[in-house]
Amino acid sequence: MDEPIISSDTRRENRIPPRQVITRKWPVLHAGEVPPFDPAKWNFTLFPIPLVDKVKQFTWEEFCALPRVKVFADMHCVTRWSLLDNLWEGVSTRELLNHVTVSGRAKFAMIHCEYGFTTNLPLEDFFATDALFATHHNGEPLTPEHGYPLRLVIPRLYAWKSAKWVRGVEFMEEDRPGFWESWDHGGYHMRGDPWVEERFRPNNPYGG
Ligand SMILES: Nc1nc2c(c(=O)[nH]1)N[C@H]1C(S)=C(S)[C@@H](COP(=O)(O)O)O[C@H]1N2
Ligand SMILES: [Mo]
Repeated sequence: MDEPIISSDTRRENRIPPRQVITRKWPVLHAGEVPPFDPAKWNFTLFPIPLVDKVKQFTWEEFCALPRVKVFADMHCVTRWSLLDNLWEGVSTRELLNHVTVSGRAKFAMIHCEYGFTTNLPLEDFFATDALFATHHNGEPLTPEHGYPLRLVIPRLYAWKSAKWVRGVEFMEEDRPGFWESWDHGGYHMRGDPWVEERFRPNNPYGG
């Protein structure tokens, strides 16, 4: 494997986004239960825009055979903790482009996870050079509570976009809210750039 990809945020003079606090221990944060993993039943599905492109599905074995990358990056949770100096290993989101044709009409991605968790983000952020589907963190396989067997990592957005237990990606022409982005679960931001504190969607009816 080549040298790690360095997330550009780790090269900033000030690596801590506004109103974040450094944590040394890695917190565990998610809604609901930690799902079980059965490699014989697991699959990973790409849903391009309906009726335009073809659906593509990977088994666990097929996904594990994809070329791998390492990414050095920081992690910022909207609840204000930041965990610096993470070395992630897995499959670059860009690798998917070698397996599916994503229509130019696609502008957003919806990430689909176990138990129906979803999160949405712009396609440029999804295909950022430092974005990956991670299986390992600091040289160790992910633990179940941190997303084993597979999690998305989008280092330059708040960490709720870094979906754990990921099972598929839907490519969309129009944006729509995922789990935390919906008004029912807090109305978190559709993009979530920590440097400009995109914590909540504008006009949050709960006053966020
Ligand atoms: N499937 C799933 N992934 C999720 C979440 C969740 O609720 N469900 N929470 C997100 C949030 S809010 C954060 S801060 C990170 C935390 O990752 P960690 O538990 O590995 O620190 O996971 C994200 N991924
Ligand atoms: Mo979070």
